[in-house]
Amino acid sequence: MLEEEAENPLAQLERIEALQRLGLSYKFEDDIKRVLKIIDSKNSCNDAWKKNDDLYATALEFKLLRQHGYSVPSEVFNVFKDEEKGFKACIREDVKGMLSLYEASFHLFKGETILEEARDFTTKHLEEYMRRNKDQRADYLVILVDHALELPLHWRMLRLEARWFIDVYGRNHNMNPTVLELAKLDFNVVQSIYLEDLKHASRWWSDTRLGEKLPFSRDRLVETFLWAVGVKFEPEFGYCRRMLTKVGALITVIDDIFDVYGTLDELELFEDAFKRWDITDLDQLPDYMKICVIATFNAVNEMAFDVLKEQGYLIIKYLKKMWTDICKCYMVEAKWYYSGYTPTLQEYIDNGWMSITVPLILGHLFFFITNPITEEAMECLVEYPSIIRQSGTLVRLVDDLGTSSEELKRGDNPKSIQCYMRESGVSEHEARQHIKFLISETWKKMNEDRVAESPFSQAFIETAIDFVRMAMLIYQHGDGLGAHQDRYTKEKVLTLFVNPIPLLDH
Ligand code: 0FV
Ligand code: MN
Ligand code: MN
Ligand code: MN
Ligand code: MN
Repeated sequence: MLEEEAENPLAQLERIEALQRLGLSYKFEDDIKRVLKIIDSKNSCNDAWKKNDDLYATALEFKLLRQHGYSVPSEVFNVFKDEEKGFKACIREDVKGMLSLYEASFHLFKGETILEEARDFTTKHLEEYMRRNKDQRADYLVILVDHALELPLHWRMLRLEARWFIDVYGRNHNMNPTVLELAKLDFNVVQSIYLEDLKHASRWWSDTRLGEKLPFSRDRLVETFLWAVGVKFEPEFGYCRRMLTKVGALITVIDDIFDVYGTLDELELFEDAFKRWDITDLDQLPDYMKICVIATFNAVNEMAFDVLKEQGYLIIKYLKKMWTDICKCYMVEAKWYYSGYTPTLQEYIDNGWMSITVPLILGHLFFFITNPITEEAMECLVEYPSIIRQSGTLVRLVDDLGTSSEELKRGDNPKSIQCYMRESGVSEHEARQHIKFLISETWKKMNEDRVAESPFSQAFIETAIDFVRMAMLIYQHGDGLGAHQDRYTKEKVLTLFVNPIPLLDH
């Protein structure tokens, strides 16, 4: 179909958009890449081809190109503005165009004020449109606008979006029934693969007996697996999801030891055990730490052994460095807590982008999805390049918005909100607004890192972004990964792993 539509670039773009939203684009990656490459090269050599006056098409193309790593200039939107007065009033009538511009605007880089204006302008007028159409809940465009205003597509977890869109796509009068049927079938097939992964990870988890031996800690294996699916959803990456679930479950326990349970003296020993990575020298640790440390060494050493077998690289020193680095940051926070110290917001973030586990988890993930591994990429990885830092900063800030109230009650170090309140004497509400502002600023940097030169594959870079999307989802209604089971998270688990899509309508 993409080939047949070669004469009609807009139809191609719409086809790609639909495939992406339905969760099918991973099957057609090469075709999609080829089409976008042609569209991008036509852009740079043939101005006349541009459909300057069509807001919908311009914004859709802009969004898809940025999504796929092209740094298209935001000046393509200049024609929709009057010199002084901002976006042209007539655009308000073009709801489809405004929606497309709204979604595109979230792909902005730092300093692209036109896209900031676009986001504010479209948000305002789309909200107005929703007020006028609040009784039209069955209308395709109304449904899309409502969903977009809740959270832009760029910030959404792909798999859950696919499940949602499969139900909505049928209302589009342009819809293709064959594509829709493929999407439903594929969703169910992929779901059954997730269940196999989950079975494997669950069995490992109960074998470790960590849930039972460390009852003070979170026992959230399924939620951790949900996270792993959010970061790497394609069916063929089962090994990656299983290993990420292990790393996630272990670091959740370790985080609780540092934050909630361990005394400062114990924590010093604990940190030291990771620094030494020596299984023969753990006698001085309390029993609950012994079992946790050995479970971690076993799991991580085994992952390293798999990479050695597959690719011939000895990566244990890199993995050990990442575990040592995060323990060091956990220790900094524990010391802040025990000394009653509140750091400045900057001081807090300089430590917090690492203590949120993103660098550790992405650091492992890199080895599961990269083949061949290069020395250059490995060296760069363990120095934590910008894309990893931005991802960590975002997940940290989003996590703090969702978890800090509870954390403070149970006794934890001050989080970003409290640091900022202390530093600038503002209210909690104002501090939260400030953190939200920092989140949108950090997104801009990540958008730029996404298209910058790097030794990493596009697939790896996407996982850094998907991590943030996952955090936004988990913490949308408070702590979705807390000590108590969260009902929103449970709903997502049922949707993605348990309930298949019914295939017979009649
Ligand atoms: C956050 O918990 C959290 F979910 C952690 C540490 C585990 C990460 C796991 C996965 C990515 C599955 P919490 O809010 O206690 O973290 P902080 O850093 O605030 O103590
Ligand atoms: Mn914690
Ligand atoms: Mn912590
Ligand atoms: Mn803490
Ligand atoms: Mn937290």
